Amino acid sequence: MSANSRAKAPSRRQFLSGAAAVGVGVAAAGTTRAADPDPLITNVQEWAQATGEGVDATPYGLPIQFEKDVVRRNVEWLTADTISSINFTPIHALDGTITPQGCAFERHHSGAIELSKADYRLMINGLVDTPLVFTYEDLERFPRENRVYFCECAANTGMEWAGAQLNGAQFTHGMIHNMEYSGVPLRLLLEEAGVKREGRWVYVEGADASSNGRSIPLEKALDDVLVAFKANGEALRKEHGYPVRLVVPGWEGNMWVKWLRRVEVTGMAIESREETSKYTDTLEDGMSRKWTWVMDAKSVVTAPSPQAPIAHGPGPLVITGLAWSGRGSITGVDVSVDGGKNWTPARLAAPGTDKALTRFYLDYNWDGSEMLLQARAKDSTGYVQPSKAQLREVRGENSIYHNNCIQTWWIKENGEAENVEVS
Ligand SMILES: Nc1nc2c(c(=O)[nH]1)N[C@H]1C(S)=C(S)[C@@H](COP(=O)(O)O)O[C@H]1N2
Ligand SMILES: [Mo]
Repeated sequence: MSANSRAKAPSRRQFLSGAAAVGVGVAAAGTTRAADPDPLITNVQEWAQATGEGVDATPYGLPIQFEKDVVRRNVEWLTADTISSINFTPIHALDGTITPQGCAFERHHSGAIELSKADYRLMINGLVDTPLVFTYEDLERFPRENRVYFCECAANTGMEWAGAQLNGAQFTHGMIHNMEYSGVPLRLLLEEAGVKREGRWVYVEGADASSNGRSIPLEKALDDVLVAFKANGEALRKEHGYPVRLVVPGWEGNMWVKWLRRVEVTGMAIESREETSKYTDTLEDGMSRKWTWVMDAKSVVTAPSPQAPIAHGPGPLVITGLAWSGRGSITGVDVSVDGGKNWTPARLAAPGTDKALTRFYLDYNWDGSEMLLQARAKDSTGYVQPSKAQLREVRGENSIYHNNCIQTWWIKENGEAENVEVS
């Protein structure tokens, strides 16, 4: 299929005849000039001949039927069972930076539980002056903050270590979401309990069967960690930890404990399953990297990409994607169309903010030829996202977690795209 035949046939014909009829030059490609009567404009349409749905039809709205493909998906061979599994955000089909909760990736170790506000309790114990238990209503009486942060599973892009595997940005990079959280700084709750001088860590766990316990250094717990109950303005969805989850900005998703039930102040790390045998990276020599909490700077082109092929011919093409860093804010993103030989600075839709997704655009004049499309993120610490070869040199190929290398999409002349690796 040629790139041209993908364009909407009638409008293209109208464009050509229209230009000839009025004897003007060719309008900017990517623009449709209709000269023949266009029935979509000249006829009274079906949807204007009757009334639409009333306001009582949809007490809580879902996306219109035409957007039914914009959904979470999983990868069959990664999904032994759906209880202890993952699905992916359709990042190839979204724009802006905020992820709607309804299609934000989920990761459960023992399924999503239903816990009501009335049954909710949060305990703070261990090395504190006064062990405390908070109800949901108690939490609502503490001063609140609103902050936008990304949450990325440490395993995001993990299947790509050994070679290009999954064909789509949703599958290679979709274990990420970015929401505006409303919640109480954990610091305020710890201050209420009074941390003893020997306190060095907190051990946080959830109310689900897996409990997903993790140790967090006290310094981080007192810094920007939130005990959150709203996301994007509304209550957390069940699958994201209703009624209360921990938000651990910039740090791996596994530490963002859902259905948060207990915070224990300890003198040492607990060394739980989730921080020893899992969420650790085994290097080439068999040694493991310990305490790899922070998610390094990373980016991906979301369109064009395998699930979002180019649907038009040569001319203006919007290349877009997402960039983020767990160490600070994104200061720039470069885009390459030749597999990393040459780089062009992309336009940031808005200045990067701390530990949140940043949208970038490159307004490109595509000549219709193949591209090896890449993006490369830079963050406020001066760090530059590495190539796959650079990352492998340091980390080998045994890792599952923390793969933040540059991604390549091979864009073909017909506009289709494929996940490939360039050396
Ligand atoms: N209680 C509890 N918290 C949990 C998990 C879990 O299984 N149980 N999964 C963790 C993992 S591995 C990730 S990546 C994030 C995913 O958050 P999400 O489901 O909101 O996307 O939650 C973390 N918090
Ligand atoms: Mo995760």
